[in-house]
Amino acid sequence: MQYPDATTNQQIKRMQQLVQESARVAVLTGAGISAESGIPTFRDAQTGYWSRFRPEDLATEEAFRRDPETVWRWYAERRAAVHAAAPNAGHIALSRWEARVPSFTLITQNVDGLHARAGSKNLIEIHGNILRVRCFARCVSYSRRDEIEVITSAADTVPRCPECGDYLRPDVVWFGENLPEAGIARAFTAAEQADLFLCVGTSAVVYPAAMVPQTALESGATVVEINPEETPLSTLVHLSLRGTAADLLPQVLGLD
Ligand code: BV8
Repeated sequence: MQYPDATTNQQIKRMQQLVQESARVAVLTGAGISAESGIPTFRDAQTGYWSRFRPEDLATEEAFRRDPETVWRWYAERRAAVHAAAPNAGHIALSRWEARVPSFTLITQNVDGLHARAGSKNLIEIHGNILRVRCFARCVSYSRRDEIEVITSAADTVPRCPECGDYLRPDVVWFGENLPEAGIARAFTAAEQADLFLCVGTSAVVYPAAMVPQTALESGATVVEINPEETPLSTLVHLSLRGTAADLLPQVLGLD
């Protein structure tokens, strides 16, 4: 059922009621939830030098093979922005919600690590994490964070794997690469078992992540969206709240 005539206030009240009633909650977030932490969204991010590239063309193995320095520099600039950013009221509201319900799963497409810094525990980073690097030839698993600091701060060229000498690369899922199997399986299970499924700050165009809310809908969950703009989900969900994560999440969770 839709609430086409409800004003945002009525929708917020309806969402507050859903929050009260729901014991099994799953949330999918996208780049929009980090916008108010000063990290441009994935589709808006390409400014200045990077405006000549589409992110989908840089975030690929082919791009890295063709021009590792350019791709590495793009990630180094994004990593610096992440280091300078802090979780916002939206990230914090989700971590406080988790502490109040029996079952809470946070599925994020974001690679910025801000949900973990906000205190979220049951967190699935289905597209990896920009603060980790790994060997391009997969000879070692992720390097430890302090090693990363050394590697990324010292290297203005693409650093090499200490084990095999191949390039190191960001530990993120590039377009055309499979998502971590265990992570995406957990995400779909959470969607199937949720009473309430919330989508925050995602354009819902990247797959297979965009299939997770659809699975929640098909499994009988009440599905809600928070986004300042319409998305392909907006006409499918039970409630589509127009607004920003940092503004609406504290309100709907009674934390403002
Ligand atoms: C794969 C890491 C199997 C890298 C990212 C169907 C099935 C399977 C695959 C496909 C398919 N169709 C197409 C594909 C291929 C592809 C795909 O989906 N392409 C898209 C472009 C159509 N998918 C893949 O390649 C995936 N792999 O399927 O493997 C396979 C194997 C071989 C061949 C084929 C398939 C891998 C996808 C993962 C890619 N990696 N990130 C990096 O970050 O560098 S995805 C990247 O996009 C980010 O993670 C980002 O989060 C994600 C999605 O974007 P959003 O998060 O939604 O961000 P966006 O900017 O788009 O939107 C922001 C939203 O926020 C907007 O709606 C805006 O209104 C809103 N907003 C703005 N401000 C606020 C706000 N909301 C709230 N508050 C605010 N203040």
